[in-house]
Amino acid sequence: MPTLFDPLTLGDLELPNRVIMAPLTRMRSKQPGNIPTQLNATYYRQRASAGLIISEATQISQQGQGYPATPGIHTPEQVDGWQLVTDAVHEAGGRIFLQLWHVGRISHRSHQPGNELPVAPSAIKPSGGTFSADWKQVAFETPRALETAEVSDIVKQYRVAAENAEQAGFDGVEVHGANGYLIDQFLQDGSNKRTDEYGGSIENRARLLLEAVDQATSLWGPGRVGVRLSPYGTFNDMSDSDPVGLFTYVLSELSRRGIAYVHIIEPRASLAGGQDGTNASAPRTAEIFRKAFSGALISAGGYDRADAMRAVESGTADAVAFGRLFIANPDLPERLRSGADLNAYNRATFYGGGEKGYTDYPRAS
Ligand code: 8OZ
Repeated sequence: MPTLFDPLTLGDLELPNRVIMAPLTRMRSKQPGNIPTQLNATYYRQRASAGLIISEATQISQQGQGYPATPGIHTPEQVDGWQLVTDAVHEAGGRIFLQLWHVGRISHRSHQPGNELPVAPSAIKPSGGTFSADWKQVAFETPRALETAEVSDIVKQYRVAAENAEQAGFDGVEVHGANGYLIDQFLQDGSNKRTDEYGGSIENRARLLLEAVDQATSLWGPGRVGVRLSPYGTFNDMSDSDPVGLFTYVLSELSRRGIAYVHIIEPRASLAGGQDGTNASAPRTAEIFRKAFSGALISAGGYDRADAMRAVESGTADAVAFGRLFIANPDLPERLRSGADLNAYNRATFYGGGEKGYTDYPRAS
C-alpha cells in the first residue's frame, strides 16, 4: 500500500503527495464585492506544497452567499482576484481546485439580492443562525421554497461558475455537496419535502447534485471534477432517514461519471470552529462508502498524523484532507513527513480579519 507521502494520480492530475488542503472558509475577501486579494494569494501560495489545494467555499451567485466576506466566482472582478491566487499557487509549484458553493437556506436576507428571503428545496427553517452582512449574529428565517424552473437557473449558475473558474486559472472544480448547504438540502429528506422531480425518491433528491456535476464535467472533463459529501453529518440541522441508501446511490452515479474524486467528511469532525456538527454515534463513513465509489477517495475530518498515515496505508482512503492543521502549518506536508512539531491553531482568527492568524504562521525551517 502507498503512504501519505507517495504521489497519487487524481483524475487528470499527478499529485506529489496525499496531504490535501481542505476547503476552509476564512471570510477575508475584499469588500464590497467579495473579491479575492493579494493577501489571499499569499495565504494560498504559502500552502502550495499540498498535494492539492481545495479553495475555500466560493459562492456561485449572490443568492448563494450566507456569510460575510466569503469570495464569489460570479463577477469579472472576482475572476481577476482569483487569477492572483491561481498564479501564486502555480508559481510555487502547486495545484488548486475551486469549491463551488450555494448555501441555500444557510443565509440571511442581508446577503440576498433585494434583501429577499434565502431559498431552499422546502420552506423549512434550520435551527441556529449565521452572521449577517454586517457581522451581527442573526437567527435563520424560514426560507422560500424554490419553484421547479428556478432550480434550472441554479444549475446554470453552476455552469457559469465552472466557466469562470476555468477563466481564473484553476486546475479543476469541487462541487460542495456537504455540510447542509443547498445541494445537501436537496439530497437529504429532513430538508427536502418537494413533490416535483427534485424531491421524493433518492433519484429525485440527487438530481440537483448530478445536474451540477454534469455541467462541471461537460466543461472540465470528469478528470478535473470532485464532489464533497458529508453523510451522517448533523451540522446545519441535517438529517436523512436512509443515509446508506442515499449516499450509495449518489456514489454509484458519481462512479459512472468517472469524476476525479469524492471527498467525504467524517461525521466525527467538529465543524465551524467546533460549535456544532459532531455526530459521535455515526459510523466511519470512509469505510462504509469506500466500496461504493470507484475513483479516488479523499477523507477529511479531525485527522492527526498517525490517523492519516493509517488511513492511506490501510487503503481506507487514497488521500487525507486537513483543515485546522493547514491553517496553522503552511508547510504541513513536510512537517507530517518529518514528524516535526505542529504550530497550534488559534480559533479566534479563523473567520474575518487580515494577516493575523492567516499569513503569519511560521514554517518549521
Ligand atoms: C465554517 C464556517 C462557515 C462555512 C462548510 C463552508 O462547513 C463551510 C463553512 C464552515 O462547508
